[in-house]
Amino acid sequence: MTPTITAFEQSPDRGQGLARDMRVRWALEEVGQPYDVRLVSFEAMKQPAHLALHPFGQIPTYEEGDLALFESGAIVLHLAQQHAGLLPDDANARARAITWMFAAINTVEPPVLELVIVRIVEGDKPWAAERLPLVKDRIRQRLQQLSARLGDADWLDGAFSAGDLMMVHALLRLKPSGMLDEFPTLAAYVARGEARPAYKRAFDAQLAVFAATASHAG
Ligand code: GTB
Repeated sequence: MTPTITAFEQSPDRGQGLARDMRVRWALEEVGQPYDVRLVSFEAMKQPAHLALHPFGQIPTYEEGDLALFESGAIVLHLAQQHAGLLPDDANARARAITWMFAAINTVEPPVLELVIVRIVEGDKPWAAERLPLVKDRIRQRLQQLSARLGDADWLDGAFSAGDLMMVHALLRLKPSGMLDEFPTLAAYVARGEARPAYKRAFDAQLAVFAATASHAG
């Protein structure tokens, strides 16, 4: 059965692949699972039909037969458990890869999101300029730690896994800020992720959505 995911009808990132449907698309491409996409507007996301799928009125969601999921991490984990290619067979290595998934969304991504909040959501507040360096310092601390752990390895724990997929995507949000370039090890790690054919296919698919809506708008 072909699963259906949801994505922004008009992504605010203008096709940069930063919205969280990108992780799900990437995972689907890595495991070779074809999928359909239902595009939703911001308005439709808050309507009962979508809220029944996603209690917080967001994207992405995932539907496959009787199963409906939300939360990009849970969806990627489901895919990684259902298909070969994103989690090692060895039980301990598998548990460690899942640990990296949690580290990505629970430890690395939160300070990264703070940067978006202080710049965009709180940008007009009188204290925003004072808060910005504090937020950047917290990000640098995490990047320093992550960079130290990665060392000169290609991936976080052996072969590429769902942990790397989630981590690379969480880090990608930092690219426009230039902060990633302060940590060449991590910049190269992210570039390795972006160079994966599955990443490219997923990126092109979400970019095509933006290009189609942009041409309609024009
Ligand atoms: N924890 C959830 C998950 O991992 O699935 C978070 C889902 C989430 O934040 N979804 C966002 C959403 O639906 C889209 S990805 N927002 C609409 C709303 O809350 O009303 C977040 C996002 C938005 C915009 C950009 N961007 O423009 O760069 C990047 C990421």
